[in-house]
Amino acid sequence: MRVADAFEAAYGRPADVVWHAPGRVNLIGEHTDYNDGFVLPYALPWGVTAALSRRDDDTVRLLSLQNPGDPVVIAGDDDSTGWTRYVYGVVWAMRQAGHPVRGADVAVDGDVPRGAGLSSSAALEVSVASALNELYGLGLAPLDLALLSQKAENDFVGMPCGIMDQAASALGREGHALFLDCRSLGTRPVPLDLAAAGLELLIIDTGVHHELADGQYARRRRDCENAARHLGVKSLRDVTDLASALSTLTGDERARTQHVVTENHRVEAVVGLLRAGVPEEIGALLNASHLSLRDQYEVSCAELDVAVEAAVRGGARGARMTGGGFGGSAIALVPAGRLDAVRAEITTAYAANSWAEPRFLQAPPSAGARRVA
Ligand code: GAF
Repeated sequence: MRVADAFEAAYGRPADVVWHAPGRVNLIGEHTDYNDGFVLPYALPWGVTAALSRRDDDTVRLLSLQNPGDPVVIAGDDDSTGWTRYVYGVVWAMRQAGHPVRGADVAVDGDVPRGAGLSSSAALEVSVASALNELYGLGLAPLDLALLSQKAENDFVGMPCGIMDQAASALGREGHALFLDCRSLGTRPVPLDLAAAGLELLIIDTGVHHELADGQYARRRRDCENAARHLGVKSLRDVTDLASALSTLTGDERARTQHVVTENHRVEAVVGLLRAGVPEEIGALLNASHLSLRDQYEVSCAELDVAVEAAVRGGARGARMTGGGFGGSAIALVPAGRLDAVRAEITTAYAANSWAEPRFLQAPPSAGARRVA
C-alpha cells in the first residue's frame, strides 16, 4: 500500500496501524445539522488512508502524499498550519478531552476529489482519529470519534461545522445512506440501491469555490440561533407550527427558518420513500431542497443553479446542490438511460456561460471508517 510504503521510507520503520475513512455526499438535509435536525448523507468510495505509529514523546510528525516534502514536525499547539491543522487538531481534541494520547508519526494519502465539497477534511480527521483510538487503546466508539473530529474542526481549525460530515465518514455503510438525527445522534442506515431502480446518482463538481463564502457559513448559523432565540425554542428543530413562527419573524431569520423547518420534513419524506422502495419518487424533494437553499438559505451560486437546471432539463428526476454551498458539487438523480443526455445538457450550459467544463463523478454508497492494515 502506497501510504504504508511512504511511511516506512520516511520514518524508517513500518506503521503500527493503517485506517481509511471516506468523504461523503449528502442526499438531502442541508444546513440542518447545526440546527439539531435531520441529514441523509452517504459515505463515498474515496477518502483518506492514514498510517500511524506511536511515539514515546508528545511530538507529532506528519507527511502527506498530496503535499510532498519532509515530514512536518509539531511539538506544540501553535506549530500547525494549513492541512496539518486537521490532523494535529484531532490529537489536540483528544488530549483536551482527557484521553491519554501522546505523540505519533503519521503519513496520509487521500483520493477525495479536491475542492469538490465532498468532505476531504472530515475524511482526514476521522482516519487519524480512528488510528489514534486504536494506537492508544482508547476504546472510543465511531460516533465518539466523529464528535472529537468535529471538535477539532470547530475549536482548533476554527470552522463551526455541524456533525454531518464526520458522522458520515465514521458510520457510513456500504449500500446505505445514513439517516442521522443530529440532536439525539441516533442513526439509522437506509438501504439505497439506486441501480436496482434503474437510477444513478450523478455528482457534478462545479470546480468553483467562491471566496465570498468564507464567513457566510458562520453567519447562517448565527441567523438560525437568533431566530430560535426570538421564537423561544432551543433550536429550529423545535419549531412545530411553521406558519405561526414565520408570522413573528422577518428578513433573514424568517427565510432561514423556512428553509430549516421544511428541509427537515423533506429528509423524513425521502427516508420514507427510500424505505418504501420507490427512490424514483424522491426527485421532487431534491428539487424543492435546491430552491429552498437558493432562495431562502441563499447559499447557492450561479454555477450550482445552472448545473441543477440543466440536469433537470436533460431528464434528471431531481437535482440539488449538496454540502455547504457557494460552489462545490451538485447531485442529480438520473435514469441510467439519460446519463449521457444530462451530462451533455450541463456541459452545453457551462460552455454557454464560458465556464470550464464541470467534472462528473459517480459513486456508490460505501463503507465508513475501517482498519485496512
Ligand atoms: C458543511 C458542514 F461541514 C456540515 O456540517 C453541514 O453543515 C453542511 O456544510 C451543510 O449541510 O459540509
